[in-house]
Amino acid sequence: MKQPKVDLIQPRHIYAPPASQIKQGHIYMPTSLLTEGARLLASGIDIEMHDENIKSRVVSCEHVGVNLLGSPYIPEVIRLQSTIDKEVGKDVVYLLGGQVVSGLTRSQFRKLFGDNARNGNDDKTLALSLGISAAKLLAPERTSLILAYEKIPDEIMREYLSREFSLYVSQGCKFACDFCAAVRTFRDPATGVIQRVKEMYRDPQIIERDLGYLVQRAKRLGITELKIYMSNLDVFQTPTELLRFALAVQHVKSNNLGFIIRLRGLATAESFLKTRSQFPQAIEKLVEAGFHTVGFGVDGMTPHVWRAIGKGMNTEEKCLDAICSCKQDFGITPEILMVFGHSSIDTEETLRLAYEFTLDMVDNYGAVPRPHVAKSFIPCNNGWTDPANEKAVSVLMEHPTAFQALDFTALASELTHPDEKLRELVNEHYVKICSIPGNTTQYVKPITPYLTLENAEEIKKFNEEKYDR
Ligand code: B12
Ligand code: SF4
Repeated sequence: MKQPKVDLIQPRHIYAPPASQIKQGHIYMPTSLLTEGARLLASGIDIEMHDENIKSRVVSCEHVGVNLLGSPYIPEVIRLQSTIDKEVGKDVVYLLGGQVVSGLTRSQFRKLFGDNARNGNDDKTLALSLGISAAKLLAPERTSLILAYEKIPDEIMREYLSREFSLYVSQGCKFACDFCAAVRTFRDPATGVIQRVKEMYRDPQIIERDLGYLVQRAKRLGITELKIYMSNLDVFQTPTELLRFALAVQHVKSNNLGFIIRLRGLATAESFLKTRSQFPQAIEKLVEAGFHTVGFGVDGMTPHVWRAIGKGMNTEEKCLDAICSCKQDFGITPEILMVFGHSSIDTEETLRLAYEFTLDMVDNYGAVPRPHVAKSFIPCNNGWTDPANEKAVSVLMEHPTAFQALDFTALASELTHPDEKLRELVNEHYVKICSIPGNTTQYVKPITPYLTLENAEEIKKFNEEKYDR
């Protein structure tokens, strides 16, 4: 039997100008899609890569795989499906992947994406759709991406490698913050059952080989530096593995003298401080490998707020110590990742404290502000299945364009923050942090079902090209 071929699509960024303007979208190497592409290629299935931020696609296969980068992409992917259906004029099977897909129930998934869509995150479903045995699919952490990188033509690879891109280093986080939609320890609010997650590294030999390939390819394309965003959710969580990763990067550098590799990532203050006291060589070697910036998840202020959002490991002292020490002891620039404005939890006082803390860190340690507005229900986070949010979730299911309002860079809206007073205060403090010199977040406006068509169009225009990093 002939093996199916799959068109793999990275949709145009939701804030990209319309494709008709012939302007490029947000160019960013689609690592998640490439990982899946490499797994399919290794299992014997051919793929064709498309990035709508660069070029519009022509679908020729019966199977179309799409990566959803978070819930704001849901409306974009629904639109993409309807365009492809019209273009192709026959039934296409959609394999939809990206973590947000795993947070939807079967019926929510079907209601949003229709009967021809399958959950691509699930290997059994993926294999069944493609008529292969699931055993043929390598585990993601044992997959080299080189087969998929080879599918990218030089002119597109040059675009990717001359900008920051994500390197798949590890996945998963042992903590369990309520607002977080990443792969993490999870306590089902309905059943109380806890599913523990341990950070899972990729095989360091595979990472070294993949990075070596990217450096060689960059050199061939006249590029002298790679800017890498590590996929880790908490860089210092598993220091022994981190050290192996740092040594692998150093090895690639020593084989390519003069080539620059710059790394950044996200972390908790807790893991940084633990690693500093128990295994400091992991931090030192990582810095030697090129690590220059870390985004600390401060995510609110005061013990009450941290406890209420399941982030009880944070204290002001720990955040201060980690931010000060990374700068002064290791020369790493701290970013203040402030996911705040937690609905029904924050108050005027706690919002003000979060703003003042950010300001102090900027003044005292040259920190970079990165504010975000917490959205308490997102597919995959605790709030999504909390009965208290049932009504809001049903509004989203009826009006999928409103998934954009769950973007963490979007201002609080009636949908996500029903209390008017708190909503105004959240937005006031969020915009205030955004206006601190050096801030890197560009806030966007939410699209809710309560807007007129005209207002929604104005907002789309306002949001154009305001990409989150
Ligand atoms: C790099 C990155 C980005 C980059 C770009 C990524 C890109 N184009 O590839 C940038 C900086 C642009 C970015 C932006 C955002 N991001 Co981001 N990002 C990441 C990060 C750090 C690494 C991604 C990665 O390489 N992962 C490694 C791959 C291998 O894992 P994976 O993505 O889970 O993919 C696997 C499966 O999901 C599946 N799969 C994925 N795609 C597909 C496609 C097909 C066809 C199939 C079959 C399977 C499949 O197979 C893969 C292999 O197992 C992750 C954190 C993380 N650890 O994943 C966050 C993460 C994915 N981002 C997230 C979010 C929310 C966003 C934003 C929406 C933030 C926001 N503003 O609200 C924005 C998007 C902008 C917007 N307005 O919509 C969340 C998603 C949570 C969720 N459950 O939906 C994550 C998990 C971060 C977090 N802590 O919560 N991001
Ligand atoms: S917010 Fe950060 S620390 Fe908390 S569970 Fe998510 S990734 Fe882990």
